[in-house]
Amino acid sequence: QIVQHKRQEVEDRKSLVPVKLLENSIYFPSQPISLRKYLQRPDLSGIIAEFKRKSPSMGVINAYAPVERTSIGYMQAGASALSVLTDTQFFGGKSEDLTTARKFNLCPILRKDFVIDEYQILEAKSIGADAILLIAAILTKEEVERLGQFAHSLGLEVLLEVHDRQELENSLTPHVDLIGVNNRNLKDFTVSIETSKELASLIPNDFVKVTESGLSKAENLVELRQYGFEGFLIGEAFMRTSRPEKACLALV
Ligand code: IGP
Repeated sequence: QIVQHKRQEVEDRKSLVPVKLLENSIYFPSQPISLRKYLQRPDLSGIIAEFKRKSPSMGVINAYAPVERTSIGYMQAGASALSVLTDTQFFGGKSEDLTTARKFNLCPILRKDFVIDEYQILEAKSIGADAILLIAAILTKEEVERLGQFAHSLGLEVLLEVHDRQELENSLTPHVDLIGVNNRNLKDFTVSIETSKELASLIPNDFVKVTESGLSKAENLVELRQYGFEGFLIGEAFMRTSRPEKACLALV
């Protein structure tokens, strides 16, 4: 349903905002900040702190947290990078949220959305993102390669999200920089960090390993680090509190 909606949305935006306009953005010539490198820095926590207002599985998570204070707070608390949901319909985000986070922070920023078209990658660059997410479950291997290559041509890094062994093996390509194992089952929304543990050894070493979803305790991070994970994508555990940045500080 999300992908179907996204296709229509992208077509509508293409006719509203021409590519030329995206390419005139002040962020277009800028040099992206490497998510890969930041996650590998031994002096940082590896946490990718997410700004997420609502989700299909949780409903409204936090309707009030402002992007400025939250994003600055996340970074001051010791996060390594930011993830900003830009999908409006299902996650309550918008492109401006990412641009706001960009204005106030010098760190890698991941555009979290359902990318199915090159246009969205140009958009990601034009709003100030450093990296994009590609979701194996909604793309063919050819699409992952094509979209990954296009992102690289703009200097953006690519985080490929997988849920199981088949998705992982089917979409390994050099046009991807980081592999994210999503602990959330997309069919029933249950979360289990066992998914990350099971897939860890199957991820070749040239990719930075990221574990996504359902992380809320310091023990989760300590344990998953032993499996080689260097990135920890965390949204809900922070956002469901009234001061997400303080919840982040407690986990660093
Ligand atoms: C964060 P959580 O359980 O900490 O809120 O999860 C992140 O992994 C999750 O928001 C996510 C996501 C996605 C959202 C992972 N992959 C793809 C939208 C689209």
